[in-house]
Amino acid sequence: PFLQNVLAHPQFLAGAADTQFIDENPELFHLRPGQNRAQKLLHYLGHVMVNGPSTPLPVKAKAALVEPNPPAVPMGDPPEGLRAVLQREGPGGFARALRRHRGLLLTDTTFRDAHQSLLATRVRTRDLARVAPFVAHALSPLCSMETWGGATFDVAMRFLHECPWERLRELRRLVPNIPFQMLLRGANAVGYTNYPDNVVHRFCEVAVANGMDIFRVFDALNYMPNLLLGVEAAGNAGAVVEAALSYTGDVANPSRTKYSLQYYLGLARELVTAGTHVLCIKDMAGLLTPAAARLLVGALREQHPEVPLHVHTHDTAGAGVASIMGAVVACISLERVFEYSEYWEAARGLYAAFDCTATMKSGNADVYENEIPGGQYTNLHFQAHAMGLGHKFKEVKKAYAEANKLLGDLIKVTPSSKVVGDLAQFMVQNRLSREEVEARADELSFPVSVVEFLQGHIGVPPGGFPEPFRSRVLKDLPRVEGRPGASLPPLDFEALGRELGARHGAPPSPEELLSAALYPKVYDEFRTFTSTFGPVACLGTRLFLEGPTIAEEFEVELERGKTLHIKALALGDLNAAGQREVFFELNGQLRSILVRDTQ
Ligand code: 3PY
Ligand code: ZN
Repeated sequence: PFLQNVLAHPQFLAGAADTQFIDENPELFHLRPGQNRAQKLLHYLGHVMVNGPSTPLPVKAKAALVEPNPPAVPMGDPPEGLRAVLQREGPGGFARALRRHRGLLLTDTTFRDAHQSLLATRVRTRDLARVAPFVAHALSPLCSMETWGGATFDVAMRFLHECPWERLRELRRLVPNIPFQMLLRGANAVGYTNYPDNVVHRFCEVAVANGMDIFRVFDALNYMPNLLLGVEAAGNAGAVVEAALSYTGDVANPSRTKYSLQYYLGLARELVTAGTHVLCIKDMAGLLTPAAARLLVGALREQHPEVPLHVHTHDTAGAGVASIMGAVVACISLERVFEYSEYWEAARGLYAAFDCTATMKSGNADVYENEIPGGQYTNLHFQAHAMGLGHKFKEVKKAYAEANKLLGDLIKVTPSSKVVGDLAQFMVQNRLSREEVEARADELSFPVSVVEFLQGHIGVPPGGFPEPFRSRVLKDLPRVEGRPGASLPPLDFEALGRELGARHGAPPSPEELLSAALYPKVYDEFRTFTSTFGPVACLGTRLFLEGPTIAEEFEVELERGKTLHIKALALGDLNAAGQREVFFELNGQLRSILVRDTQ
């Protein structure tokens, strides 16, 4: 490519290339990247310029104009962290080291749960990777970084058009010292439904091979057979198992008897017996009040003195900040935390259109009534908007509490939270009260997720299914008995591999195979999208979301040393075929792209 640049240079063509030629023309080193990728990206940008965002934006807020610069990082390897202990001593030794540790240890959830809750899971690998080396250096005493799992897997492919496995590998490369943690939805892996057992097992193995260390395993109904499957899959893959009690209700309130202290202690006993290395209180909605925390942590500590306890909470009601700050002082330099916050404060501006603060201006204690998990809060709002119910979000939240009662007071976390959310939206849309839904249960056409839940597709809720509601909805529809995965035939990975190979022209990697097994349709669309529009993950986040403005000039680094210089020049008029020509300058050359105008 260098030679091509020389041969094409006007000075060279004019026979005026002397000994200074190379020194005086640094652009000769701007090696032409694969035209294919560049052309595809122009197509992408042209599409966004003509038709608007490829990823629907829930609100109109504009992305920040400036990309934040991550704080400086010293040269050399980051300091040794707890990952070295895990690698030396294995999961059991790691758990013992945690338990021996005096004082608090912290998990940073910024890379997964925080943006799942605050920015609808939309933070792109690029913005994570830019600050990852800083975390490795400045926050090396962290117990773990939550980097993966939950909704990130699906959203990466579906909305960000990037590969979740590549994200994991890239972050692992940048942060070799801090243990990585992911959220595994038990028998639902990183999906919304139970998968065959062999899919969950294979998923955990490949996640470990790509650098995952700790699996927080939960089940949306605390359904023990599902939980145990996840514990076994993560354990067999050689990872640290952190089995979670999904927390709902209020153990400090004697009138909330369904999810009592005894209930959680019973679950914990089973999980410890099953061999979990760490026990987690997963307070996904931020319902654990200080009094409840004292009670539950105290009782668990007494019942399982040897097991490390991990409290995971959310600040939806605004009650958690003081204790978190206290904990931060305990093990990490506040100065470094401020620098980290500064980066994210600015980076957050890039995602203004997904920011929960667009609607949620402050903490909201209504979560104690509706119990919506943090990861669903923004998502539900987004969905309400998409269905034209945006202005009715308050009503949706009220209906959520009613839907929960209709379904028998569930633990609400993915996917049981989706069941409750779908029913709530259905009630608002059809203006149905809880009493009306109950009275007309046998004639209403309920959302599929509600019917499938009642059929037993995601497991059995504590206390069983709500009757007579269940029987009246299902009538003679089939019911799943026991653990759903137990009656699903194993997935034939070889056949799937052959099918994908035939469709895409090359045999899939183990990672691609799993993406397709977990999300067949999303994966297919992801493949089609990236083969049409190229590596959109390389674009800055504002450009990715909104496209460039006319006359804007910018650079896109395709890979180290391969940079595209692009200028958006003009948008043409609509032609007879309903297309517009979009003009760009690409590395100094005029390019135009024809885009169908679908507006
Ligand atoms: C998820 O399952 O994605 C969650 O964040 C649950 O809290
Ligand atoms: Zn959470």
